Amino acid sequence: MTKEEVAQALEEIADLLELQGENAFRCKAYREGARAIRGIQIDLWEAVEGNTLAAVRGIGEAISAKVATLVRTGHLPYLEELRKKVPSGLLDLRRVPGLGPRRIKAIYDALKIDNLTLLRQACESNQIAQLPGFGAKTQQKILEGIPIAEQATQRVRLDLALPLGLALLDRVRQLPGVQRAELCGSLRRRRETAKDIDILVSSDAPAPIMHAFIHLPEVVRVTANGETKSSIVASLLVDEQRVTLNADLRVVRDAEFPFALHYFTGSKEHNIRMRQRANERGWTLNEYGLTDGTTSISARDEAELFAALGMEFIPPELREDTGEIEAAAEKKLPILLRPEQIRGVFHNHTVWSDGTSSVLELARTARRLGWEYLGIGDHSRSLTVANGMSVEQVREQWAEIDALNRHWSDFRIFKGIECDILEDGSLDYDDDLLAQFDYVVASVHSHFQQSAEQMTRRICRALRHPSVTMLGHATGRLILRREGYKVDLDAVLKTAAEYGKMIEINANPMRLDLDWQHCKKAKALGIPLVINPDAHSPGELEYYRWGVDVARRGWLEAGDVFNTLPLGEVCERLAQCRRR
Ligand code: DGT
Ligand code: CA
Ligand code: ZN
Repeated sequence: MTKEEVAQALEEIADLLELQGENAFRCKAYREGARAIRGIQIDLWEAVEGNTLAAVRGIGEAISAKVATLVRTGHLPYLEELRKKVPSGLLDLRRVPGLGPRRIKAIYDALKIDNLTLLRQACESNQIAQLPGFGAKTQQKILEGIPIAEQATQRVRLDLALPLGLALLDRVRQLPGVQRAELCGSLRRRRETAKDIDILVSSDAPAPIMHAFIHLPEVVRVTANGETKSSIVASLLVDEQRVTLNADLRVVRDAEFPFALHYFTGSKEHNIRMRQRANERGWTLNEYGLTDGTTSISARDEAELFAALGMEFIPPELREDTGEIEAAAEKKLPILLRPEQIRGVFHNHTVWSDGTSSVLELARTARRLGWEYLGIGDHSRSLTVANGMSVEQVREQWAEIDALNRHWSDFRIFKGIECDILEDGSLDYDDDLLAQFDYVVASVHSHFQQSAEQMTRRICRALRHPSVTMLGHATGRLILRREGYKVDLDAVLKTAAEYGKMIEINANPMRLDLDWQHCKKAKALGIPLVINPDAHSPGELEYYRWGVDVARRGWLEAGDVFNTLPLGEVCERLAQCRRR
């Protein structure tokens, strides 16, 4: 068992104890134990064998004994007993934002509610509001949180689902008898979240492949085991987070592969339109092939399938029936952005605010990625929770960046800032200081509860400020965790277009706003988009790839994305922005 798995088990104990109404100190002890386990430097196995765990701060006798059992045997009877005592649906209720264990217990004790469906009914019939200590406002908040909880029990973020999908694909590709194998479905289309993993294989001998698939090490449960389709529940640690998803494997003959690949890639809406297009020509398109009733039209790959229908190849990211069918028929599809066309990024944090590394460390990683420039955009002074920079610190950071820039002739660090948009739309430093940055990313980090009118006015006011270069994370959403703030994005885009401002695609896979639908709208308005990783450590610079996926889904070409420009042009454009 890894440290992370042990820590998660301790956290689950804390959750379950809380749901049982156990006293707060005991629950807290388990949470602290989890923190301590994550933090210990020595090998967990050695600590258990050497009996040194109980001496670690935050781990007492009771917890160290449980950790020892977990590490030695891989399971813990105490936890299994607890799980039996607490209705499993109560853990789902924990996913409702703002609904803590004490409230869940109160609701359960009073109304015997142990799942999300019953909770929704109780809110809608006004029963929750009448419980002591709840009220109409709390009830409303719970009701609004239920859809998020439902999603979270079903869907998984792309950055977590894709590594599991690719791990399974990799294993499948190595099985004897496999001719071709690909991921399909939402993962291949790079949707922000996935419900499950769809894998397609071509082979003449499906049976041994099926057998091997349901016995892969990632499999935790087999839910269907057929001759050409099997379903499993697979699980993997991704960046220390446990990811569990359903995965389907389908096996077809190699001649059917392009048709099945197209069908199972979807989207459903795209498929329906494609089938219509085939029908208009008197043909039938399905997952097995394309026929005119008597003879079947062969295709070696998807490109030939599209060509048979008089179309260009449609990249999977575009297959959402938002105009790609028409564009492909007119041979007017965009030439989508590729990751290697990115030459630098603009919104990154260092130890000057809440990042983990120095400017130099970030710059070294940026150079290793082959970039020509790196923008530093630490937090501004109002954001005290993220250690926002005082005016003096800003000047010190500038001196540091100037010194670093003297080392390189082929690389440039830009002096930027992620400047808070204050409650009324004003900015976080005076105009004189703002004008001296190379660029300014303006972002909302507070007063999320404003009305749509207020928020829209606030953001548009910031965009009109002459020193603002680009808008950061446009809606503040956290995928599957928090809806974005209420804002009229179309009005924001209009203002950005009018004042010549750029808009960021925040490439942090938990955010991914501007979303792909609005990217498309921004492009139509001629607004330059900027892919920013919002990195808080050197490793997170790699997030830019998730932003490229969003850009591709938003039909963006290299020319639509500011940070594909070479260094010289970026310098010129930023200087132009400042002169305006
Ligand atoms: P997901 O799983 O919700 O993240 O999204 P998808 O797109 O992966 O959906 P999924 O897994 O239900 O199905 C995979 C693909 O199979 C889907 O994109 C298109 C195709 N498909 C599934 N059901 C239907 C259907 O009823 N009609 C058509 N035309 N295609 C379907
Ligand atoms: Ca799927
Ligand atoms: Zn940031």
